[in-house]
Amino acid sequence: MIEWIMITFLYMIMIKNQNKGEKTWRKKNEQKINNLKSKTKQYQAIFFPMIFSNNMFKNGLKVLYGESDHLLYYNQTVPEFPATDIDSKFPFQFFRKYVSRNYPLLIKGGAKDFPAVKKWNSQYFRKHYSEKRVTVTVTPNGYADGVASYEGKEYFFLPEETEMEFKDFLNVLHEQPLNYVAYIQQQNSNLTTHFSELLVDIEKEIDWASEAFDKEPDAVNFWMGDGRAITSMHKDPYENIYCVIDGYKDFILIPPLDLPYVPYKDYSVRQYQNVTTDSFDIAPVNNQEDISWIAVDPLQYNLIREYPDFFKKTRKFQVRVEKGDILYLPSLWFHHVRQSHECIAVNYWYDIEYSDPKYCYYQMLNELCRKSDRV
Ligand SMILES: O=C(O)CCC(=O)C(=O)O
Repeated sequence: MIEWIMITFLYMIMIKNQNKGEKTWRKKNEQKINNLKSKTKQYQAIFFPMIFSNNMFKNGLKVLYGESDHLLYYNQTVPEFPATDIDSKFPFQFFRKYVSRNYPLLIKGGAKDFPAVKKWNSQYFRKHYSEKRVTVTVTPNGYADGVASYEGKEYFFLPEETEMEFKDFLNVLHEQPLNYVAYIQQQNSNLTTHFSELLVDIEKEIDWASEAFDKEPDAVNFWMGDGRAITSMHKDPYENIYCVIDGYKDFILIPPLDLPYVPYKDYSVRQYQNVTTDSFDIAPVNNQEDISWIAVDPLQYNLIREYPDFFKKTRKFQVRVEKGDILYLPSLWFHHVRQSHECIAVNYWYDIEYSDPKYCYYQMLNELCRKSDRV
């Protein structure tokens, strides 16, 4: 940059002096001018292909966006399939129409016959599992893994994890303290490990899904929490079969194709501590590298000027998953999740098929976005 300013400056002086007919000045500075000229050529060699390839990237994106218009066939709503139509051919149809196209599907009533849907709620857990120790995440604002400001800077915050008896957790949900939000949301197959006694009411896998994916789930997670808890927008390398047992969940989904318009930033990581006391602490996390996370929440419309592409260009699908429904949330789709108070859910994570070209293609898009400074 400095060279550009210098070269312009020298040329200006040169023209001025040439006009005055002072040829000696030019002779004196010829070496300098030649050096700067060759520097300019070097910069051109670097920047012109960059500008050119950025245009190529933008044109490529136009094609990608146009070719994926089929995502609008359903007017950005998730198609529904009634559970009563599930038969022996369903795993094949499900795979052909949704999994292979990486397209979401709401299976209405898909879980309604699970004993869990008929039995589980706060009263039931209080009656049968009151003394059971549970791991609960607590945060001051409801965002368990998300970006928040602290002393004028943005960080990625991890929740505090704490153990308590199930009845105490249910009391916290009932009381909804003003200073913190509690959520059972460990994503380490906690249903099969920590809540295995609940497996009498719910299957360890969903048969039609295991048949379609041709594998068993990698993890089965149990979720229960406060209506103020929000899962910030992110994506997972899993095919997700998400079952709502009680209450409802509101998902905002964005297809992986829209990655170029989803802004990521690197954040230093902090963790909440002593959240359930009068004043919480914030601590750095040892040996934790910065985390790359989505910089904007789809509910922060006030940031539309800062992130116009995110708000205007990404194709957002909104879907409410009600008690007894199952959402197929395809791998790599961005999702943001809110819930009704004391909502209970179980989800089955099936590992993504890494040999699938979709995955390779997504990795390529990711790399192009990183290199091109996005769009
Ligand atoms: O239910 C939630 O709060 C989040 C669910 C989620 O992010 C997931 O299943 O991957």
